[in-house]
Amino acid sequence: PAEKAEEKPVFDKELFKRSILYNVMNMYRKNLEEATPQQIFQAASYSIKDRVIGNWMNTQKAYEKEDPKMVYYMSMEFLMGRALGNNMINLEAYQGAKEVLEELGLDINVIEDQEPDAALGNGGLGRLAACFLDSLATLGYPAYGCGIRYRYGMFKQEIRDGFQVEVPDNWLAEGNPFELRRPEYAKVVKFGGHVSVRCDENGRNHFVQEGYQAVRAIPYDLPIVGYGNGIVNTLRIWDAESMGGFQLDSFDKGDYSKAVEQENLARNLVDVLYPNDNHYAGKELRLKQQYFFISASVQEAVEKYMRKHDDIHRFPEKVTFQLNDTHPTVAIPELMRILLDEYNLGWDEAWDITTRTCAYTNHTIMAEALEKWPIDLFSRLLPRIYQIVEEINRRFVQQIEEKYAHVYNVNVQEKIRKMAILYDGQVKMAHMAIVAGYSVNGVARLHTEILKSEELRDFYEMFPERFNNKTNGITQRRFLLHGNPLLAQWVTEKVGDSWITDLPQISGLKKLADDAEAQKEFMEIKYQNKLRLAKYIKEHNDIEVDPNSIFDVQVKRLHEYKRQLMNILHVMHLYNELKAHPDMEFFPRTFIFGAKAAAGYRNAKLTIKLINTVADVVNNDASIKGKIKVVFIENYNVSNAEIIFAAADVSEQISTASKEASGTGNMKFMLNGAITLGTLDGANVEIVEEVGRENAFIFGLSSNEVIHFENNGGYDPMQIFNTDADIRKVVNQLIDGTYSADKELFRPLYNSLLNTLSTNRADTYFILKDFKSYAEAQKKVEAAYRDRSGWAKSAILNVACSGKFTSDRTIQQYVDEIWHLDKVTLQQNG
Ligand code: 26Q
Repeated sequence: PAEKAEEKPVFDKELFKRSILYNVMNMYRKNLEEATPQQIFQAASYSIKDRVIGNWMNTQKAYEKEDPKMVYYMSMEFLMGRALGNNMINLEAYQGAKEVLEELGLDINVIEDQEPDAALGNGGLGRLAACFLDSLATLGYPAYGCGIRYRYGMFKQEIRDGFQVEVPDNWLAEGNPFELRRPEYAKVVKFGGHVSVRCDENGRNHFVQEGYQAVRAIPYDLPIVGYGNGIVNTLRIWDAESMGGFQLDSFDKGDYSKAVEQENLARNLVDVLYPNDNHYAGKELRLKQQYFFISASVQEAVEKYMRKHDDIHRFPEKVTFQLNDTHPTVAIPELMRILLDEYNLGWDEAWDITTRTCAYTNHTIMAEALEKWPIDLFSRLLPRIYQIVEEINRRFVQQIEEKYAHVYNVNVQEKIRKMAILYDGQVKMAHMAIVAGYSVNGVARLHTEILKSEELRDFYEMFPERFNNKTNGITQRRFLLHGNPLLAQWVTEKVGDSWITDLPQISGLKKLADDAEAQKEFMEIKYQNKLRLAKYIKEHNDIEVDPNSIFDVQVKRLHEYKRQLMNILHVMHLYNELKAHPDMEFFPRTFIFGAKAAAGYRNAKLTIKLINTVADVVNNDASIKGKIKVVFIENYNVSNAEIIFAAADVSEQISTASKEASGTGNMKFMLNGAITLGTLDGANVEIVEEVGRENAFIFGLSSNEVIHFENNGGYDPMQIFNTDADIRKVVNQLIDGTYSADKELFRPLYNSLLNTLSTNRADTYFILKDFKSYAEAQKKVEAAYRDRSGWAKSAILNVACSGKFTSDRTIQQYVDEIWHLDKVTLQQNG
């Protein structure tokens, strides 16, 4: 509508152009011709930051004035990716900026490529946090992201001789143009020492931590720009600095070695993100990181609240903490500590406030990902926090006893063993998060149901009203509008641009799914995107891929439950088939992988080596005439993901059913018109429900079948190995020298499939069990692709039915059903 367009400040291209030229001169004493692409990126970013700052101030002023309830999204990870392109997109300035840069003889993609990814996260959980911030700002909800400013984010992956090598990611080397250091909001965080009890004149006990080491937490703010609404929220990430000047607790004055230790604490604290995805490692430094950013964030939230209010009891009316998995769970005892020790509240009052403030999201059912801290470590590092956890546990155990002591057929000790927060010398963070939270949510319907019926069954029985589901989502603004401009433009031509902030509008494409012209256009766009990816692959891997082949893609963290091994074993099988029957019908296929493995995860790293080894053999075997190509994309990250999703035909979502809590890559592929080849796991279930089973390729055991096997001691892979010659052949090829002169190299992978000794059960993830069904589904993919029009129809329907999977919908559900926030609207000025 023209009226609305007039109200909106339009992007001033001339101003932007002058600003870039000015910045290049002012920052580097250069004119444009002399500046490097990195310098132009910096200059352009500062120009965009100028556009953002006014909106940022306005938004924060409006929050001050309206005093709305706020959500603090507490997360160890924010996998933001690049900011420049995203900020231009959300300012609705992208097209204008692109034109300005063109007029200056510059390619916007080259400028964007100068920016390192802000990779402050491992994978799904961290990227979800980033999508949520985008949606919160776009929907106009008052929100803070709270996290850590790691000096080194997720490592860069290099492939040398087919092996993964981890290279430090010095993402701040050139400075971060969008961040704002806020020393005036610094906080002190205390570790270690001991707790003394002092009795005041009224006979009240006070608990004081003494002999501690302290660090100063300095916040850096990053702007989170809402799409086209003038809202700018804040991601606040904390850096650690030493207290300086050998300052010590009065108690320890003059203790030189302690002062040195304190210096060292600050130095290492925020050095690096732990690169484990879905795996708990009980490292002391990790617990320090958790308490560090949580203590600083909770202190700030309480102080900010008290600047405007006088009654701490009403804190939950204005503040809610969403805990992104258990990593920030110390927020619970930290808030208790502040209320008890600094505001002198009684236990019950403090507990009431805390339990109305904190809510917990569970992202995994994998047992090895559950955080269980050794009590001795926990209590040594956080002595006062530990006392509070003990009391939370004591009262909870009492509650269990009261509830079950006289219930027929319930063994109370058994309940306590399974549910206590402190047990077996461990602090069980998930138990604390459930006991002290007003909401517990899973991230896809199936996942939430499994939590209720299996892993968290006892807790669900005790607190059924707390459990709820929030199926994940993704932001279409990054993963379609920015990542796939050709398809975005096409969608807008067909259904208008309302999908940008209202993704379900994209269902308007359904009526075109059968339209031959639309199908042709869609396939042409897909082809262009495949060319773009082929070019990327040529540049980075020096492999030629055929853009007319099927692009079959699996990109995600490497984990055994995600079954990249099954995928590559199937490639090996196809290769065997082609070698045995050179003239068989075969539609050319490009198998594309991208995955980082946790640095200490042997089988994951070996799987990367296997993929690269198979790639070497297959890609260089002239006898198969290039019908199969295998590509391992080095350093899979948010930025190259955008290019990969846009170019995919087939989306591999093949986790062992019940293991993938949700997945979010599956949604990004769907939005970009790739067809899912997957198990009924995580959000795949809901994807298929939206698009129809006929528009996906579903295979494999159901989650119920997997759970049933697991509860009955697994299954016997030897039986499959002995009876299926195709499977036997590829499994044997792991150790017969086909892919490695060193026959022992892949032995651990072989053993993981067949050998009971290597793990608790052989083939823990049912790879051999699902192999046949997977291979059959792959045959159906090939047949379907031969029908170009049928394929186009299915792919278009995937785009058209992706509306549910926007993070805007997810966030609206968090707001309506958990947080209860009010929208803030702004007077926009130019
Ligand atoms: C824990 C302790 C110590 C060190 C590291 C960790 C750690 C770090 C990261 C544990 C887990 C993670 C990440 C988990 C994760 O990404 N889970 C994914 O979350 C997505 C968003 O909800 C889901 O879509 C995925 O299914 C789920 O695997």
